[in-house]
Amino acid sequence: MLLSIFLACSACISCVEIPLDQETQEQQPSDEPIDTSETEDTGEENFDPPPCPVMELEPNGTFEEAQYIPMETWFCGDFHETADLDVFEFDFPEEGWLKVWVRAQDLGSTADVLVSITHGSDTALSTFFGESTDPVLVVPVKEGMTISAAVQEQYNGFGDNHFWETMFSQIKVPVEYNLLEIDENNNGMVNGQAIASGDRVLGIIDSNYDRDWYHLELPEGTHDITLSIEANQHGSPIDAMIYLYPPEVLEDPDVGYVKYRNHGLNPNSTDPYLTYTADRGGVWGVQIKTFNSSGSDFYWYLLNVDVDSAE
Ligand SMILES: [Ca+2]
Ligand SMILES: [Ca+2]
Ligand SMILES: [Ca+2]
Ligand SMILES: [Ca+2]
Repeated sequence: MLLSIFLACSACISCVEIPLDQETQEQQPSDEPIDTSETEDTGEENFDPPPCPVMELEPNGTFEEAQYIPMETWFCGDFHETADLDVFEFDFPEEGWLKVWVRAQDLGSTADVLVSITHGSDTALSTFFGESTDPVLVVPVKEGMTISAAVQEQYNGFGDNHFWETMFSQIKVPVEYNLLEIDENNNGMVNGQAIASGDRVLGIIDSNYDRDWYHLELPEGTHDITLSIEANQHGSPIDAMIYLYPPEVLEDPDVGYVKYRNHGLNPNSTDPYLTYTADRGGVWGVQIKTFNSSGSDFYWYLLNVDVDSAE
């Protein structure tokens, strides 16, 4: 126990004594409480390392030993031994959006952190966010619930300078959308949901078996179709794939897709971006699934639909 306290204190000191970036060297560390509404949207900017009002208490390596953490509070810890698993839990108060924000590399820590959350059989995991090895999760929460979170070193590293900071926070909806995936009875083309150019559809791949089908009906003519996902770039755990099927698939499920995409425009996310020129009209099929066939209530996506039709 004494050892834990000592380690917790040394982690605390390392949290406070992190050298500031060149640009912020003049600024003194502030004792003011952190205004999260201001820092939420500026994760990439330079700012003072936040104070750590709460320290991890070892042992915390199992769900039974999980340490309760209030939301909207930075808490700190470190990896003091190999495969040091640090488990926490918190109460998310209502339906809304959760952000799990972990900082380590960005503060000068040597740790390459991985974070995962669990509620019942629903899980989500993040190992990076954008250009940083510091993970971020942004996920929808359906109702008030207690959620577990585990912080660990991705490569089991430990020792000096392996500290981290984390906060659980409630945020506003991370993307704008005009359509919701209406119902999960859309696992086949026959039950696809109608979408059209300009639509931004919010959906969830809620299990390993979930396939979400959409109908994109086009008039006769030539159409440049662009389908893109905005999800992982905003903190969704999803690694989504987009498949585009020709109209014949409505009659014959064995008809193959004309194009599929994993990844896309943004090299720092797994979000796919698909373009295709359709040379005829009909009801085209769009299927969304995950690359590694994982899924849970936390695996959300935003499907962006754009069709440019020739005159
Ligand atoms: Ca620890
Ligand atoms: Ca631990
Ligand atoms: Ca779905
Ligand atoms: Ca489905």
